[in-house]
Amino acid sequence: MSTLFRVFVFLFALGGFFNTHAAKQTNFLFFLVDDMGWADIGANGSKFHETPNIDGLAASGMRFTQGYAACPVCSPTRASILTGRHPVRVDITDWIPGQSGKAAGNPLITPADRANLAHEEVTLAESLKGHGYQTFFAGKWHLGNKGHWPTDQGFDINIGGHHRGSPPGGYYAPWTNPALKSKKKGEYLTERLTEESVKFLEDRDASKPFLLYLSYYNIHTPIQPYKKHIEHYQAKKAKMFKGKTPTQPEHEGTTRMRQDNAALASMVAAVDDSVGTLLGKLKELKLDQNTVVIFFSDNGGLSTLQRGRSGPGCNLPLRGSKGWLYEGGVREPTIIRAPGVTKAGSISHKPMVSMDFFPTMLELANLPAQPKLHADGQSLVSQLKGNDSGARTLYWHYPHYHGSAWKPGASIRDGDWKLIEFYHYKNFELYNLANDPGEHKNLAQSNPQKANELRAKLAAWQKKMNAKMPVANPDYKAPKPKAEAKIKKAATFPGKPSDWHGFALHEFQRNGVNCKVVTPKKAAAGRPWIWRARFWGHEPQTDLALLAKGWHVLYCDVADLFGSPKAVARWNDFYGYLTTTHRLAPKAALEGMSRGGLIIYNWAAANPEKVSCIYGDAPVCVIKSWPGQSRQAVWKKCIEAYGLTSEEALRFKGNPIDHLAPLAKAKIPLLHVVGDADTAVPVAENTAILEARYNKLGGTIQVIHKPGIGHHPHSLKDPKPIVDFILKHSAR
Ligand SMILES: [Ca+2]
Repeated sequence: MSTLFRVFVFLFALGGFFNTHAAKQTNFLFFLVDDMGWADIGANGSKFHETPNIDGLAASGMRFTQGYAACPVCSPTRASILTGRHPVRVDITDWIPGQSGKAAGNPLITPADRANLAHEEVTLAESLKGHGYQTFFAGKWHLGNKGHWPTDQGFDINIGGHHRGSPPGGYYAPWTNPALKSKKKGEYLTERLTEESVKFLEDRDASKPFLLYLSYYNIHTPIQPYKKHIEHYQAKKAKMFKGKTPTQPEHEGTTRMRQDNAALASMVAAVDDSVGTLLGKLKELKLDQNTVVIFFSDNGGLSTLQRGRSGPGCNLPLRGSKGWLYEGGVREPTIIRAPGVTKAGSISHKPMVSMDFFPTMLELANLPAQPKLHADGQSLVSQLKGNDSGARTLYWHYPHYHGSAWKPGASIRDGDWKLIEFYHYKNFELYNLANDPGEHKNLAQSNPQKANELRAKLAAWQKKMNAKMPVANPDYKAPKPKAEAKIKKAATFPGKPSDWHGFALHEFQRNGVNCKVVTPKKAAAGRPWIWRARFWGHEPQTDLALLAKGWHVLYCDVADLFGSPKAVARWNDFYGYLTTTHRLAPKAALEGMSRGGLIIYNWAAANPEKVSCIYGDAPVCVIKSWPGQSRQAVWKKCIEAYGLTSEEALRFKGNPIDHLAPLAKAKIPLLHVVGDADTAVPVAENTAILEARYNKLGGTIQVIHKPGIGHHPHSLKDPKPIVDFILKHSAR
């Protein structure tokens, strides 16, 4: 062999050696943040939080706008990342220990699930370790007690991972973490986890590839400011915002409506500092070109809590919180930088989910897929290369109660459609995320066909997966309305009172909506009230008779909303306010004249347990009957409120006559007063249909006919029969 040829052979062999070696050397740095919501990073639009290092990672890799956690709480999502299996499949559907399997005074008993990740599950760490990887874990584990720690699931090293979900003893030393001793007083936990991760990178066996899994305790409660950055955010908050943080009701919870928490922002900044340090170290050690970096969180930000408190975070423009199946609970900041695969600054809009990381990482490491293991994940490599085509259906199953006021439910996302089933409330909501990412417009009533399709698809998936469902609690007793003596002092209504037929009228705005309250001279026991839907002050004889009996008369403006879901949501908020702040009775009597019929019936159908009885006066029971197409301007407003086309409105199946079943089930008595010669709201097209259907359902309805009378006058000259009906049923 000539010398030159020998050199060629040597170089060829060397090149081959390095190429194969390099191909085997794909390392992984996985950043998993705790409770960080989609909106918490600058790259996703945050103006208050500053995350230059995380944003820089996004700018050098791919950002996913629709990256999802498999569950809105910690442990299930963590299990799904490590196994590539849906939380239902690994039987961890609640945070550990959570409230699974307990009745706890609720109407549903939720299914019991595992309190740890089973040893039989093969984790990402075990799989990579089998291929010669060094595996390092630091931070929050939350997948089981001693015997089920990271070192029992394929990690060589565990720094601080144990059974609990929040840092024991807080973020500052002396802490009491059973898997990590502090070095000095005042040491900050996240800095220490970063330091240990850097040490691993420096001291590791350089001949082997690695998985570094840095699982932050930030930004989970307790919310303790990061001293290094807190002053900056306090000053920024003072400059950016004025007044109290706005909140809004979410079902039975309260949601923070502004991202303005300086302490939380400082905790986000601690994560960003750490990400910066580790990315810098990768570069310094010349590992950045063969290390895939992943950034993700396990559930949405905690923005919603119970009993009038709201959470520390805010997920706007997304709705809901950690614990909830609205987008705010499950959509996560998601970034993957895969050198040689992802284009710098690329964005993917196709949904992905936490089970996808396992198969994706195997493919990026040129390792064979193990579909029997990561059974619910899909490799994202094609997506990482810029291909967003192909359909994806995602499922969530969260049949547990949660401290964020969430009640048992499940959901499905199919294309742009998303449906949420509420087992506790026995109802469901449908959204189109393409034009309503904030999930404001529930289309369940206007598009029953799509809702039924998705409900069936979700149920079929649950059946296939053997998903455990909540069951009715036979010992549940609905709370009795509180007796007058037990009622804490009710707040005074806002607004300077004026005289209204000899009673005090308070007029005020709530969330920009005009509201009115007339208070009785002395409230009757139990603080009963009548809710007047429309046409304030018109034919007030019933209201006046009830005021004299100690009733409150309430009004919350829903004009031009025609009883649409928007109107129902507005009333839900007002109801919550009246029954908590003002301690009014938990059940209201509803009074609806003419088109007021739409709101009283639609609200009652959504809240049957909150209604004592319904009095309809020439009420509209079908939208196509009235305002009708003869009055174009009104008709246009009406169909707009529902988001229907004129044609859809004619076929609409969300009218008062269409959802009487929950009212009959709740045994709500109905009274209608109608003029037999009414041509505006003809009896035959409205009350007669409702009466026949309600009777068929076993409900009780009484109709007072006024022969020869048209749409006006409403009510009765002597309202005694109406008043007697309302008084008789008020104690139900
Ligand atoms: Ca969490």
